[in-house]
Amino acid sequence: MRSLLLLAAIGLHGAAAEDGLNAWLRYARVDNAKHCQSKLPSTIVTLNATEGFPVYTAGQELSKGFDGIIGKKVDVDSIVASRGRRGHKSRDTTATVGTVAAYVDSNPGAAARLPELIDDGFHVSVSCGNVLILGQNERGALYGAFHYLTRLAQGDCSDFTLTSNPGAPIRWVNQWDNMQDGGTHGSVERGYGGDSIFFWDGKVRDDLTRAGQYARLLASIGINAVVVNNVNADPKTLTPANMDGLARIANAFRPYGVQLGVSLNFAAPQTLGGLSTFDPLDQGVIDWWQGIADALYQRIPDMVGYLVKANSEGQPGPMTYNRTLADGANLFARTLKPHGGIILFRAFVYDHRTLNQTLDWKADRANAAGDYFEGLDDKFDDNVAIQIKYGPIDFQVREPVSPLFSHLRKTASAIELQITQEYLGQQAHLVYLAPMWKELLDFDFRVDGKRSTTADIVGGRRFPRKLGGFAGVVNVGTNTTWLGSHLAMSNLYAYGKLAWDASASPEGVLKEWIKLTFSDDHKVVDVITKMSMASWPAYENYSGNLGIQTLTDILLGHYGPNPGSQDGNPWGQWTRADADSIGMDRTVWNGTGFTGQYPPEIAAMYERPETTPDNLMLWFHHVPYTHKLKSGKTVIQHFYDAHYEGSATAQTFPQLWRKLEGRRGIDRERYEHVLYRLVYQAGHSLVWRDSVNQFYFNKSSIPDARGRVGNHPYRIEAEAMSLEGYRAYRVSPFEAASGARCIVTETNSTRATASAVLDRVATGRYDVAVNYYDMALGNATWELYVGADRVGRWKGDLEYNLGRAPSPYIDGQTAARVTFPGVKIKRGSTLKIVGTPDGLEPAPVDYISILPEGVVD
Ligand code: GCW
Repeated sequence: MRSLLLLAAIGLHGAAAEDGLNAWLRYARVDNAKHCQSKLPSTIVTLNATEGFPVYTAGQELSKGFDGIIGKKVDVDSIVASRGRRGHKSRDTTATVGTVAAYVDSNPGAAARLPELIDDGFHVSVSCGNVLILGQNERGALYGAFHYLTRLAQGDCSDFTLTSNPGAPIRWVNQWDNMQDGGTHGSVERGYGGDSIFFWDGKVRDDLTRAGQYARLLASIGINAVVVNNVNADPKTLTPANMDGLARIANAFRPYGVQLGVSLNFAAPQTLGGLSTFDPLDQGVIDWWQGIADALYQRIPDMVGYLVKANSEGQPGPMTYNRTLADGANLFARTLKPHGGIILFRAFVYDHRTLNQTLDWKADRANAAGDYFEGLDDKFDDNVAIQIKYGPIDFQVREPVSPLFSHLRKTASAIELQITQEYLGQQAHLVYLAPMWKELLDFDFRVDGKRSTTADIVGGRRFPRKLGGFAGVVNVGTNTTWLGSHLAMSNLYAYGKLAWDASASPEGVLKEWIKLTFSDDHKVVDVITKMSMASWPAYENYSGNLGIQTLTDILLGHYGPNPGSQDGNPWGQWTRADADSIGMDRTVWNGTGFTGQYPPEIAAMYERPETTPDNLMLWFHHVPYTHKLKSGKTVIQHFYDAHYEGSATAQTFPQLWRKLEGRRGIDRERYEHVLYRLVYQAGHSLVWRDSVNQFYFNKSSIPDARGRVGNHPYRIEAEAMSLEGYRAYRVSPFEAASGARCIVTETNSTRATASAVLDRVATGRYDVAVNYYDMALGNATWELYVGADRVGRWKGDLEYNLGRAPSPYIDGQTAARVTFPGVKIKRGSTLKIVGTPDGLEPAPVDYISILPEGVVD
């Protein structure tokens, strides 16, 4: 009975509700399934398959995919290649899947006809119902199967032949998962999709179902390893019990050809091992680490290796003992060598304690990696790759590519990208990142005057090297959407696709993802493409433009606007904004000298404002607000305009999305989930716009040529209303509130009212927007009335619905907007907000906007 009711409910809504768990691997039935049925093979044959390994998995996926996508049940027959096929009638069509070696074993004559494959590469040929899927290794075979299924899932069942090799051998993801929840960073540092899927309460979880499901998603986009624990590593990860746990995670990954990697804490020999030192050259320390490597490989024979963050942000490292970073990296490399493992050693090395902005005009965090790695290029063992964040600072919305890529010629490197949107909206803002990554990967360093793109360097092509590639910080969590937002998953998909083939088009990859995740309904594809492609430029416009970085609160959650937090501290994300000028002078002639870290052609370009692209102007130069950009605008006017443009673009997202209601593949559950975030983003983009503009207006005293900044004719400031039980409150930073103040309830337990007579509003219909603050420490309730009519009621519950970092403050992080469209207002009626505080949330209100149709402010 219950299932009947459930079916009826699904029928009512058209598409079945989806929670996102299967992401782009839904295997949903395609429109032309009937037509495709005859094009599918009638048997699946796996060659030399062993349960728990990728070829076996490939067979299972094909069977499951055929059933789901096309509605055809096809069984898997596993055979040992050398014994040949058993009992198949000649008219049977077959999908054969296996490694090249297994195939050639049973078809010796085929060897000469097969294309050349490198590690993980695959070959697929589909012809008249016969399908041949070969991998250079087992993993490659699984990749081939996923490729074929992905085409079917987009409704393409035509014949094709494809040979595909990866552009780089290292295609890893990093998870910043903590063993223990709590502390400042919770279960997953900079994770916005719930708790760790691997660890809980200091141990590896008993139930690792999600780990297997994660590996399945990753394998389908060509990712071959996951470093499962935070780079700020807990030494206790290496207790025998936890190593047993890691082995269980590796077991969950193995069927998908995903290898496990571990982050290490450099001081573990001392803190966990009880030695008196962690000096990387001390024999006792070396032996201790060898013991660890042996113990791990005994449990996980196919472990991929290590990831190490050292001498950075308080983490221990070799420099503690005056040893070089190479001494540190090689220590691990040598213990891994006998087991075939590799180590990714991070270039994110800097001192966050002593950089001094006021005393030293030449101090610059951007210089750190180049400085620390200087002279080490030929010092690393051949199983070390240096993992370099794309920019010299820290995952900002716009940075030049780290010059370190061009310094390491003998040492392999990998580019570190961030799928989790730490500085880019924490999955509460739609920001499709592939266009940004593409620019970074296509950047040409002109090493020795020759074409030298980032992609060719990390792919080991520009300077021939056998290692190199990609590391993406993903930080999925237990939320069924993985990242906390359905739309954010396009970033994970695109990451895998670009790591495999850096020449892939961000828009092409996006469309593929949309078809797989939702449907190939043209409207669905068009709308999501339009929003996503506009999203990074929009976010850059309203968060931090001209290379000034994401002007977020760098001391707290890295989420909301707080331009003032960049300067005056040793973290080194400085803007050097004063009353007249702004930007970091990184020139050689007068600044920090950073431009000199680039090869000569690039150094010359960035050295002069005339040749520096506008979008990086303030990254490289300190200029007056009145400096004219190439666009013809002044810096300050560009700021104002960009913040208006960016937030205006964000206003279009919910409108666009609403057009998709009820379309094919847009089920109610995902429709609402996405809409909620886009509406929130539209509101929060205005918070960004006004905070940043107000901040620089205040600093520079230069008015907006278009008269918008500080001029809001439709707003009623809450502090100007008649207050009963509410009081005015000075917000810090001041720019996080319209008019620098908001209202809060006088006590934590009594209701309060703010009212105003609308005597200057003509009778008509208006969109009424309320800007309020939703803090993490309570669930206040607000009610909005016009006259006696209650227009709406809402709760301060964003912390349960958005995964963004929680904050207990009234600031740009917690500022939010709710809008009630088409409210009937009579001139002279009374507008009233009733706030009921809860916990430590005093029902704060910033302002109310009474907006004529088409106006947003
Ligand atoms: O961006 C910063 C983050 C830290 C992170 C660090 C790093 C894991 O704010 O949370 O620590 O970078 O990449 O090591």
